[in-house]
Amino acid sequence: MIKFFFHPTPNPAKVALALEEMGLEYQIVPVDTRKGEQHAPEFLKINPNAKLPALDIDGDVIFDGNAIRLHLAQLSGKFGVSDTVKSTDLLSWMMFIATGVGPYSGQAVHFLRMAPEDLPYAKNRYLKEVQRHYRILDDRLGQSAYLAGSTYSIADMSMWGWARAAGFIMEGGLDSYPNVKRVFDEISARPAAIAAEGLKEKHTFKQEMDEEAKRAMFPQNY
Ligand SMILES: N[C@@H](CCC(=O)N[C@@H](CS)C(=O)NCC(=O)O)C(=O)O
Repeated sequence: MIKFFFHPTPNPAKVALALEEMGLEYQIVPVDTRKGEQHAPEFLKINPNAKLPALDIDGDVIFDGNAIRLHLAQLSGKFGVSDTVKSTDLLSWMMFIATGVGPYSGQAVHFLRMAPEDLPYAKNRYLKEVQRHYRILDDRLGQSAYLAGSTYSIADMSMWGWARAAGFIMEGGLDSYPNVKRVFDEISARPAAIAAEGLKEKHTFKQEMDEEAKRAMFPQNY
């Protein structure tokens, strides 16, 4: 049985999509990051980085969404390397998202919406980097049906997670990136994506970004 340590935020959403697409059975273990549950000693044994997502697969623990998607693709034999998806392309685009789109999007949200001070330099730096990364994705998807080749793969699933939140970072969301939008809309209409989005309704998570939530999520400020 797969235990899926989950919070309804972009990185766990990509793993939810992969589990659903691959038809793997899983059980949700909610971890409420706004209540600080990611710092609990028992969760740190699962992910010492105190973040979601993580999985426990019959006692084997794996953390980090990118590691998880690569592992699940190997395990299921689905949505990974194939006749239509080269390993070099898959790894390049997965890592481009893992080290670029993901972290820059996270920092953009932080400085645009969460930081306790208004820091125009940081806001501009991260926003421009997010836009630069989306331009690269858009150019790629102008030349290739999907990121890693002619079929849908875990690289596209990686893109989907943060693309859901593009409008939270960039005015107009994906409007300036029509090729990204094409693939994003196609994935969002899939039953697996609808099921992944529906997970947030199945558990109650704290909504308020109050003092308790800020202490849990931005401990460096205290
Ligand atoms: N590289 C990690 C990043 C994970 C990550 O940043 N997760 C966020 C949710 S999207 C989180 O758990 N935040 C809670 C916190 O920072 O305290 C991955 O892809 O899994």
